Amino acid sequence: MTDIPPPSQPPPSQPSPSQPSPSQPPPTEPGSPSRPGAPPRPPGPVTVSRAGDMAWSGIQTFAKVPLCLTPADLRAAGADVAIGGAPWEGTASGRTGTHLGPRAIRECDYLSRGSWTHLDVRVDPFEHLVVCDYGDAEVLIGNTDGTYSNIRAFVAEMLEGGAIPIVLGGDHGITWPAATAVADVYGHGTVGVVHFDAHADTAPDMRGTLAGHGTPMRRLIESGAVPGHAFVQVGLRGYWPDPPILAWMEEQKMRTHFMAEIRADGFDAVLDRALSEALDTADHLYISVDVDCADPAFAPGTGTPEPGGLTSGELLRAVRRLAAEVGAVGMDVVEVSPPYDAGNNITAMFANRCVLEALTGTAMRRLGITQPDYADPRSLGHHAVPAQPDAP
Ligand SMILES: [Mn+2]
Repeated sequence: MTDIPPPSQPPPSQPSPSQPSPSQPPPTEPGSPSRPGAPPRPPGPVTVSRAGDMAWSGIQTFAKVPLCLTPADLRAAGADVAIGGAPWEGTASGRTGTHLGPRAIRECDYLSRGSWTHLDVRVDPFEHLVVCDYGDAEVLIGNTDGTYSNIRAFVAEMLEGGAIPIVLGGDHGITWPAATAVADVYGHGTVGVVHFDAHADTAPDMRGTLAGHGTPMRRLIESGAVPGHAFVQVGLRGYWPDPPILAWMEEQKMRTHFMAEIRADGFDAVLDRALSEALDTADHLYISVDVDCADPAFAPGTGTPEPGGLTSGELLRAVRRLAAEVGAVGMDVVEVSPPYDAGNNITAMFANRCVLEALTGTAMRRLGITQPDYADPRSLGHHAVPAQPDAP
């Protein structure tokens, strides 16, 4: 989006009641790589590709964009968007393997360079945005609180660098620290979330533990980071949550769009509702995409697949429309589990394209292309392009 301001305030330095501070402070030396012993370098983006690299060769950043390791790097790059991983699976209740998600999302691409013009809208996001890969947050095996704190600090760094953070999960538990970091900067209570998922993720706890991949939306609401009425959920189905949790969600005034509503009214009608609700009570939009919102036919490699969902095409267009028509200040794409991805990366590719749709929509917004469901006439069939007069 065009109107992202630099962070208005630094993240709080004191621990909140719900989340401790990072176990280690973020690196503060400008431009210094985080690995001890690395030689000093001036701050700025680091290109880690050779000109001849294919998508599957060389060092894999997202779409071969330059690497940044510190907020100073991002600022020196003039980064509009930073893409970083949260490779954490420690709070998953079903299939594991989501710690391998960020790497798979980066590696699955088949385009290495040249034009990235989106054929629906004829916009190349990399022509209009400076996009950097920010690497991955440090996970601490077996230490949920420490890892969540690191993720919160990691996302805070991307914001401190002036970039819109796009976080690659990881199980959905990472949305609690990631969205909290965004709210830390923009103001608790001012951020709304559009949440695509088969599941509500509003459990009060997971067998007594507050952190979990079924609890992040509950935590965000109860902490005050995101008000319940600022949540817009799309795609819920299946057999969870149970009636007491559904009642709690209604008490919080969450706007939840179930698959039943989508089936009755059509996805476009429900998406229009979600677009209109996204900022009707909030000032800033955070998008959270659980790939299991798509039907397992489109996203089999995930932690808790639920049959009967949306198509990948429907969700990709939804992400683009939100980024273009509403504008997002942060996003995550979560629950890609490569070991269950059937050997063909179908789910990782879907997540990769979710990120590209967000980038494309953000570039569209910067260009002023914000009309509803925009598509370039040249891509709508020959009937949509006025006939050219014959040459004399
Ligand atoms: Mn889910």
